[in-house]
Parts: sequence; C-alpha cells; structure tokens
Amino acid sequence: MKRNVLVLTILTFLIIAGCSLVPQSPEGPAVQEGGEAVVPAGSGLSADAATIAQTRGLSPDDVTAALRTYMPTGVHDDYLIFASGGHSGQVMVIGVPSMRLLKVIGVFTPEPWQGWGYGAGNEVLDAGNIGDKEIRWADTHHPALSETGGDYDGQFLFINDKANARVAVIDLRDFETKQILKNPVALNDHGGAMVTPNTDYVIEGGQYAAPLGWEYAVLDEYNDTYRGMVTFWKFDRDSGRLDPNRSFAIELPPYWQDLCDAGKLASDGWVFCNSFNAERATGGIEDGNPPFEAGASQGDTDMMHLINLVKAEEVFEAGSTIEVNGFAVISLQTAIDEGILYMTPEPKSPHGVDITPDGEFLVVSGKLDPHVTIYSFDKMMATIEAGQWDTDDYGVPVLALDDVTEARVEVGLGPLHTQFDDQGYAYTSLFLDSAVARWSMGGDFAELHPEEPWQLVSKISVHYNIGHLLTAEGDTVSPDGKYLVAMNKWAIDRFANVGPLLPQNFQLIDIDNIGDAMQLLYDMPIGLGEPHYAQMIEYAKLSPWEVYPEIGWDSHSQSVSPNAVQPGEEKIVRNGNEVEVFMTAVRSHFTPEHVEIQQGDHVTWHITNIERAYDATHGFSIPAYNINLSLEPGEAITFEFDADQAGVFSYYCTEFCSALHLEMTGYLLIEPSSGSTAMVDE
Ligand code: K7E
Ligand code: CUA
Repeated sequence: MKRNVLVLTILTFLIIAGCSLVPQSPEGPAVQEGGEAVVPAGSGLSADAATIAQTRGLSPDDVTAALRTYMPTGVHDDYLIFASGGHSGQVMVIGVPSMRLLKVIGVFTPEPWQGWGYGAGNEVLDAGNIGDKEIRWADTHHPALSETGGDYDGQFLFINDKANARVAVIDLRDFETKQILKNPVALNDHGGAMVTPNTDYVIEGGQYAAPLGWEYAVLDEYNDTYRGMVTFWKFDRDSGRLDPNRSFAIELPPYWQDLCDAGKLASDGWVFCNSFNAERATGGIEDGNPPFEAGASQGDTDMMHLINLVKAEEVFEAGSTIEVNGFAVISLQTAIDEGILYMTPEPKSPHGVDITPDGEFLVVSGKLDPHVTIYSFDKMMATIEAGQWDTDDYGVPVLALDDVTEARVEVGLGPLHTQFDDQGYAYTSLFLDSAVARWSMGGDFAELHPEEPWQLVSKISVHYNIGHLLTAEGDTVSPDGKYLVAMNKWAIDRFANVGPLLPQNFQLIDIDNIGDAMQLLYDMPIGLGEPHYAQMIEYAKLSPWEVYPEIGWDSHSQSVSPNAVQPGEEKIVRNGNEVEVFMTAVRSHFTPEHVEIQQGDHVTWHITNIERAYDATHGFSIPAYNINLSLEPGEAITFEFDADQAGVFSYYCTEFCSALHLEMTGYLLIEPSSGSTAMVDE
C-alpha cells in the first residue's frame, strides 16, 4: 500500500510539473513556450492518469515508457523496422515507437492474405525450388535495405534464407516480393543479405562448408574438397532484379564463413566476412571425435576474411573464372594470386563484423571473449601495402592481429552484434549477460562524446538472451540514434504462457538521452518464427504507392499488363479446350458472374481490379482449386488451372470491401465431360 501511495505522489508530481514527455498531439495537453506541457484546467487528466497508474501499479518509468510509445489513432510511426520473420520465411514490418505490427510480407513461404503462392507469385516461389523439390519455407536471417551512398534509400529490401542459400528481392513501392534466387554454388548460406554502399551488389556468404556446386565428397576429404564461398549478386536497380549473368562467387577455405559487411566511405570497395571454424573440425561425436561445438572452438582465434571487391570485379569481368553449376566462380588460387583475399585472426568463435559509420574501423565480437576487438582499416591497408604477412594452409595471406588491431573494449559475456548511434557510441548485444553494452568510440567519433575512447559506458539488462540488436539506421553512414531494439531469443516469463513454444521478445529501448541510463520502453512478442536481424528506417524515406499507378498493373513486371481488362471489355474466349476469362472486379461485382466451361478445359483467367480508391482491395477465391488472390486497386493478375474436377464452384470476394461484399460472387460451372461425374471418382 505504501508503495502505491509513493507512486501516486511521484506521478502526480510528474504530471502536474508538466513533464516534457507528454505527447504534443493536437488533442493532447497544450504546450507553452519553453516546451512545458500543462494540463488544461478542468480536463481531469492528472487525476485520471494518476488513478489509472495507481490502479495498475505502474511506476513513473512505466508511465514514461507508455507516453513515449503510445500513438493516438491516425498518427503514424516515425520509423519502420523491417525484420526477418525467421522460420516463417517472411518479413515483418513494425512501426517505431509504437511497435505495432503493420504487415507480414510473403517472401519464401506462401501467404494467404496476399494470395502469395495461391495464384499470384507462384513463379517467383518456383524459382526458389531446388531441383524438383518445392521449397516452401525459409530460415530468414538478414534483411538489407537498399542504399545510396551508404544510406538507406527506401527503394528495395533483400533477405536471405540460411537453410537453402536463397536470396529474395522485395520492391518497397508495393512491399511485394519480386525475385527469389537459389545459390548455384552452395546449399546453405549465412552472410546475407548485405549490400554494398550503392547497392551494386547484394552479398551472400556461405556457412557450413561443402563441396561447391552441391556435389558429394566424404568428410575425410574435408580439407581438400570442402569449401566456403561468398557470392556477389549484381543488382540492377532499373529492373529491380538481381542479375545472375553479372554475378559471381569466390571460392574460400572451408572455415565456416559467418556474417559479412560491406566497407563504406574509407573502406568502400572492400568486404569483410568473419568465420568460426578455422579449426576445420568435422564433428563425429558418435565416433569419439570432439563434438562440433568443442572442435570448432579449440583455437584462440578464427579468421576474418578481407575481400577486395573492386579487384574481384575486374577479375570476373576479365573472365578469369571457373564455372560451378553454370555460375562464375573465382577460384581460391586466383583470389590469392590476384590480391583479392586476405585474412586476419579474430578472437574466440566470433560472430559477425560490423563496420563503423565512417568505414574506418571494424568491430568483431568473440562469443567466448568478453571483449569487442576493433580493427583499423588503415592499418590493414598499410600492412598489405608492406607485404607483411604469413600464410595459412591454403596460401592465403594472413595479417598479424597486432598489426591491424586498434583497440579492445571489455563489454561483458557473450558479445555478438554491434550497432552505432549519432553521438559516437556503439552498442553491443551480450547474449550470456542478457544485456546491451554502450561503449565510446575513438577516431573522429571521440569528439562527439566526453568519455575516453574505446570504453564501456553503461549497460542495460534485456529479457532474455539477446541475439542481434538494431538502432535507427544504425548500420549506415549516418545513424540516427534515438531508438534501439533488442532482439531477444528467450521470453521466459515476459508474456502469458502460451505453451512450451514461446514467442521471441523485441524490446524497444530509448537511447536518446545520452548521459542518462538507457530506458526500456516496450516488449513486443514475436509469435511466428525466430527473427535474426532487422533494420530500422526513417518512415519519411519510403514512398510506397497508395494504389497501383494505372488500371491493369502487373505487379511482377511493374508495368501495365497486356492482359489488363478494362470495364466493358470483359469476355470469355474459347479456342479448342483453351478457355480464357477476362474479368473485372469493382465494388460490388465481378464481371462476368457466370463462367461456364467443360471438364478437361485448360483455363487462363485474368482479373483486373478497376478501383482507384485507396484501400479498395478485392479478394478472389475458387473452392477446391486452391486459388486465392488479393487484388489491390488497379492490379491485374493472371492465373491458370486445369479444370479437371466438374461441379459448381462459387467464386467470391474474400475481402470485406463494401456493404454488398457478400453479394460479390459468381458461379463457375464446370460441366462433366461425358462418362464422368463431378468431384468424386467412384
Ligand atoms: Cu546472430 Cu544469422 Cu545474424 Cu542469428 S545471426 S542472432
Ligand atoms: Cu470485393 Cu468484398
């Protein structure tokens, strides 16, 4: 009871004193000159708010957090997060600071609401098949927003599938997946997707080594035959597609390459990938060998890969490549001979490498080392220039750690990933500590903060076992600071029990008030897969379409479809047993409403949503044929099927679009061919 009285007193003080955290919305409290909010007389706000806080047992920090994240209806978030959907194979779009889920974009996995894979997008999904295997899930890890000059430009998003080594392209004009590519060299990946500063290339690095080209070899041949790789997918911005003919891979030693990051500004033209099994352990615990987790952690160091992308591009263009599954690969020997590949040790089972905003430094965390190690790009270049190196077993030049290290910062246990703000601080996730460490950077960043460079400044606990973290635009050349999201793997007690499989927990943290402690603002459960990485972009940088630009728009080609149907031009055309349906959709009818065909016909069906009103989406489904579409205003979609089952099939609109939405329907009559009956074979 005493505690509640105390909370009430503090709250009343906070609110009456006009705490500057009160949102300045039109309906909100008036704001006087000097920024102090005052509660309008007679509004009763302070008493109500205090009563609610008291009743709910909220602390002043809780109230602050609520005020910082609450969005009044109709007010839009300042930032959007594009987060990997983990096992769901999709991408989540989340508003910040509200942490409201705005959309789940269908990518590698069929998504019914968007009709993704149920008549639309099927050819994109099929392009991700492996041989004759339909792959309809993905382990998405790393989304990458397209960049111009090292800064997000809001145009495209890329994401990888670790499980099957695939990369997808999403167009941010309509938030739709346009392309899925299977890597021809490797069956799994991890170091993707990352982009170079002008999105010339999308980087996809391998992980678990295997013979290139999906070939077979026994594990005894690991050192000689198993290989790592990194693939550089050329991105063509005009077509919005990755171009395999202008893309290439580099063969790497079988060190289990992990994450990559593209150099920027000072280090533009280089790409860096860490790795974590320089020991080349091959496991086999059942045969008395060290298990992978021990075998791959025996050494004190692993190998960071330094890749000269400018040189690699020259070598590729000169045609000095081999072919693997029809794809250009720069061999390991060529990479060494041409000065494309160098390495330098990195401490104890590292995870990832993050380049500072100026491109001068590289931050690596050894998962089993409580420090982050900071490398100097200048020192790397000077050491290479001086020809100062040893070589590894494959002849790759290895720069000595001492020659290229700038600093080490002790941050805590289980450091993983690092992001940056606009005040000269870096933030590192600590998996074992379940915390985020803020530390001061050196170099030119030292002028931005009062601390000594390369020092731990503060920590905040998170719940629990954080993987990645992200700050606003925190991996670009100009981070915004403001917000940090801890992407926690474990939720344990944070949410209501929903059975033994728990959601992950995104925790929004305020990092705006430098000097004050970082403050936890919001817990967001993620209940559809385990996300890995995410990026946060200023909302104002995006300019998505409200409706498709013209009636009859094909969202795959991003142009008017040759099969667009204008009102008045609806028809059904028969040519032998080929039937073509030209249909329009508008509130509240499809035209035609009767489609009468024969069993055994092959049907090609075009539908155009001729609406121009914002949000006037129609759905379209046919029972038993697994057809389900989402037709956004202006959109034209074509699908095909074999009318092998006779019967009466009511197609209808699956979006509640109008008062007469239930009437937005029609009959597909498939007349049995002679001698057969409808639906059920007897
Ligand atoms: Cu750390 Cu795939 Cu980026 Cu997971 S990886 S956490
Ligand atoms: Cu159109 Cu419901």
